[in-house]
Amino acid sequence: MLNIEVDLTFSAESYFATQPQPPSLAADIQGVHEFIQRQRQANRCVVLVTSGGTTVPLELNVVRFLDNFSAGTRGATSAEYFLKAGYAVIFMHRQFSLQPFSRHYSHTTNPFLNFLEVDASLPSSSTIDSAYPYSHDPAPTAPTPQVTVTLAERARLLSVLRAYKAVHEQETLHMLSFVTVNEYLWLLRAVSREMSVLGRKAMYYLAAAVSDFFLPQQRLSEHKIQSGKGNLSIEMDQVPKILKPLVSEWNPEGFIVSFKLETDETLLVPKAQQALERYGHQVVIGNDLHHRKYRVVLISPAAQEDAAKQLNGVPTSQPKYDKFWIEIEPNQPSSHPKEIEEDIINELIKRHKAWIESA
Ligand code: 9Z3
Repeated sequence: MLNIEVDLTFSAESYFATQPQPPSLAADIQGVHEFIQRQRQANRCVVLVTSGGTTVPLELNVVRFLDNFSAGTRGATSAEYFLKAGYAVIFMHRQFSLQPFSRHYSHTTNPFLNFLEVDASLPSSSTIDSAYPYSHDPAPTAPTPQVTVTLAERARLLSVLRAYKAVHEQETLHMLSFVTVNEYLWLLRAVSREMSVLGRKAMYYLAAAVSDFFLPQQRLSEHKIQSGKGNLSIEMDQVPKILKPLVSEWNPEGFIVSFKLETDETLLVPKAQQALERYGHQVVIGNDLHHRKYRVVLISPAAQEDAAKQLNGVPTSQPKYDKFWIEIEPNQPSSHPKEIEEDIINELIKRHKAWIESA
């Protein structure tokens, strides 16, 4: 009897050979290319921050798709701290997810209209009046009410605004967006190839929540899947393990930080170690869904002397991997909350610097 085993796992190579390239890829990458050239001239480190969830369409004319919970908080917050530390940031995010700076005034958690008030005591400014689309009043003769920021919010808004304007002036932030996991994979490959010219000055901070499964284009139904035929069963393929070619081919010199998300906290460390062992990159950040804003663990290869001892067969009690927990107090004051990303980024930048110096 002939027994044939079919491996349903896509390698990265077979994935890109069979799945369609997004139409906007070439234009997107031209923008990335120019951005990287400018940052090289300015001698800056560049970090690629990926952020937000990826969708998996179930139809070619998409009505339904699989998605995940990520709002992009980790990515958007981290990007701000990288910028503050002088890094140039390529912010590759899920369309409409949180973005650096504007995240402080997200329409769901902190609508900016709540911080505006009408102040009738100030003299009018024609720009604001004429820009107001709902005004049918004739040109005012008496002082017209003006829009101001509430006193309580002014200091915070000013600091966000200053940081935002400075980044615009220095042109250190480049935005790219994706929706589907396919767009994410194509962009990641193309951006990291562009970034390889930066050598060790390139950092990757892969915080996007990437689907593990997808439906190949060849198996997608063209039109909306019809109901009325009972249950719906869909068999999905595994998304290729993209860290493998990123580490070994696309940018072997880059400093690569990936994230591992679990809901069972006891799996965090072993799964993060497994990822590091498998791909051989620099850091895996383990976070569990419910505590991710207050506690993370950085797993990295053990210090070189311990690794060398192990390689030479010298018995050592040292573990193969270093564990570094970062924790903050869960109940932060709402007026000036401490963000765990500040400590994560400080630690990573220290390590990235050492990585560059050890070249
Ligand atoms: C993360 O673990 C991110 O920290 C979060 C951030 C998605 C939890 P939010 O957007 O959440 O702030 O709400 N990203 C997970 C990245 C990922 O998908 N990792 C894969 C995995 O866990 C391996 S590369 O298997």
